[in-house]
Amino acid sequence: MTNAPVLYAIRDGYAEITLNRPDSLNAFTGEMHAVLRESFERAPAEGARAILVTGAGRGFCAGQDLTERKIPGAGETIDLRIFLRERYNPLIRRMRELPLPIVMAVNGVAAGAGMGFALAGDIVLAARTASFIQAFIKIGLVPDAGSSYWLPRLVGPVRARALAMTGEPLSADDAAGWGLIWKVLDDEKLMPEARELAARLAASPTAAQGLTKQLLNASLDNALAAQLDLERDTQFMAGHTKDYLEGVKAFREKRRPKFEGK
Ligand code: LHQ
Repeated sequence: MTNAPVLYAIRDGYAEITLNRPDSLNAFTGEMHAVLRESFERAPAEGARAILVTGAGRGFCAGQDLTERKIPGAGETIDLRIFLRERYNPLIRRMRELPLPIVMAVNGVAAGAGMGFALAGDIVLAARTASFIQAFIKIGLVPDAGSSYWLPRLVGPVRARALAMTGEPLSADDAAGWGLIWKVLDDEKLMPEARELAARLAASPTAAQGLTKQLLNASLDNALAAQLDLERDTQFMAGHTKDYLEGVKAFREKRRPKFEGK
């Protein structure tokens, strides 16, 4: 395996992105952010129709690399806004705006910004031994990388507060039971199932997937009337795709559709 902090490969129509700093449980560095950002640009440009993200080794991502910067001396402070402005916020926004399905295969611990990153995917699968930790409070920080947005919406304010204020680990089984993630799989089944899912999504009607993502993103903040209008407008767009015509034609001809992603 190479020393690159992020591995990238095209397989079966999707891009597989692997965080690759296993010795630090794939903690984020500036270099890693740069390559990750490039990978999320490269995938659609190279024709990938879905993305799969996982981590090398026993961890998924331990959040910000806490050894990347020297510890400030007495009287010195660090402006952490720079990390969010230049690294985490653009990454999370890019993932939510990307009009392709993103599968997260959480193979081990997802802590701090690593947990926010995991939750920014569209379909989150986890290995049974994985765990999710809002580690921020343990080092005197607040939730970031979207955690404070996702948690109350996904698990409700009561559980969100307890996770963020205690920093206690949440098991993969509880995360699935609480509706934070889609499925838990036995460790050895995680990657085969995640790859099968990513390949299936890559062969699906990609334009409609992008519009579905747009619709469900907006739903978290919209009132019913605005959401109904958005459904009308996105359905209009979906109705003009080749894949819609193919889907209906295949149904009538009693055969499997062959979607081109257009
Ligand atoms: C690590 C890390 C790590 C470096 C494990 N860095 N090496 C922050 C700051 C700035 C701006 C923006 O936003 C943020 C957001 C954040 O993400 S803050 C939260 C940062 N993350 C953490 O606080 C988590 C720190 N890690 C842990 O608490 C534990 O490592 C967990 C619970 C994740 C896993 O525990 P274990 O399974 O017991 O593994 P370990 O602690 O033994 O770690 C294995 C190695 O990975 C170890 O290195 P070593 O050389 O001793 O084998 C750790 O030092 C290294 N590592 N996390 N974030």
